[in-house]
Amino acid sequence: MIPRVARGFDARRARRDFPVLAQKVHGRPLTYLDSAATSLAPWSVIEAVRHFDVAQRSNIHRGLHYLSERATAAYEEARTKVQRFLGAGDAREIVFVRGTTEAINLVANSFGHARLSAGDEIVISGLEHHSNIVPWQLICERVGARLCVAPVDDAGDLCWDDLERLIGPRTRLVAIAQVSNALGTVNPIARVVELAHARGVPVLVDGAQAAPHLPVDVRALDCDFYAVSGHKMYGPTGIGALYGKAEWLEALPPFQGGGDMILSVSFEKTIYNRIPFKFEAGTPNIAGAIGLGAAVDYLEQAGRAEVAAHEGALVDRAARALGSMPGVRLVGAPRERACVVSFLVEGVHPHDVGTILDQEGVAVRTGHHCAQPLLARLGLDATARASFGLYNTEEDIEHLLHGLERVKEMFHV
Ligand code: C6P
Repeated sequence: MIPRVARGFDARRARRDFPVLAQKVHGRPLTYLDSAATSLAPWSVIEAVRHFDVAQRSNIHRGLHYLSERATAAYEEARTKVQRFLGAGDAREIVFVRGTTEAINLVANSFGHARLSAGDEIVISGLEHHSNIVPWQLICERVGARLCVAPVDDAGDLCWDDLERLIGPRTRLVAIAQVSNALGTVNPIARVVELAHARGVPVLVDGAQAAPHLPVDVRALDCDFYAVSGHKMYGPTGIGALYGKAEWLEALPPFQGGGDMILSVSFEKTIYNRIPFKFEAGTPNIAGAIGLGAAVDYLEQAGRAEVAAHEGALVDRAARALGSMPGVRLVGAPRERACVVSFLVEGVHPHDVGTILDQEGVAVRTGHHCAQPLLARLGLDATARASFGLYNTEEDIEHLLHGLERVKEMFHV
């Protein structure tokens, strides 16, 4: 029997759904505090992916035979699940992609191609992951547009006045993360959308770190695009989704060309398929999409509000404990924080912190977290980062604190 999440959320019980947690690392029980990089997968996701290979494996949208019809139905059912999960009004508004990075590249290329000219501006924030910086730099370079960056303050919060000032007559799009992967800052994303829309500017939200942790409703948010990664929300790797308002997806040109994104092809003219298929060239990650469908089922069964409350309490507790630990400094003090705490141990390089914690069975991420401009703004080149998922408990925080005592001992802090 595949373990299922019981009604009412219980982290200890949920842990049994995640087989990776059963193992020991360097002879110690695994304390997994790196879900912001990649979350673990529950049995239901593992089984859904396996079931595709065992019972449904074939290509989609192409065959009239039994297996192909089953695979197509499972893939499209997964799309409907993601649609509901994100609060989109229509499954046509969900494009399966490899992950957040590909989703943003898709919009940067399609939007950039169709809507950007020399002198136009794209506004991002100083908190962004490289995936929400570099695609815009590439397209700006190509068309002669300018990338404008709304700065962050010392606490790691967005400077609102600067953002307001930056969204001007040449702004064509605002692209911004809902939650920072490096500091956990929760941006006031609904306000950003309202501000940008009041000036006629569409908004892309990088939801990579928000969708696994906070209830998301793209219709209530009214954002134009929303990008997520399956592997950060208990799903498989190599799959993610882009939500785009139907009118945008209809209006924008395809990102890549190939099979399935066409209605007809001749050497003279190709007619593109309807949305979302227009943006899904070639055979997609069918098993991944089905697994992502199982992951959103899992999160919904767990209860998204309950999960957010559980993780919120953990992250607050971790921030308080690390903030009051002698020799340890929290990095950033955002007004609202989700799922992530970044910290430093005085005089010890974060990579050494990470290595010693690993020996203690505690997995954290160290480095620049693919947010180099943000770290540079804070005068840093690396931090140690603990990030939480629904399976984490207060014991995991205790293990982290214990591991940090070991770091301090070894480095005489
Ligand atoms: N952040 C982290 O350890 P992909 O790699 O496409 O699934 O996601 C990219 C991405 C985009 N935006 C944000 C806010 C992210 O956090 C990430 C991925 C991981 O923080 C890996 S660098």
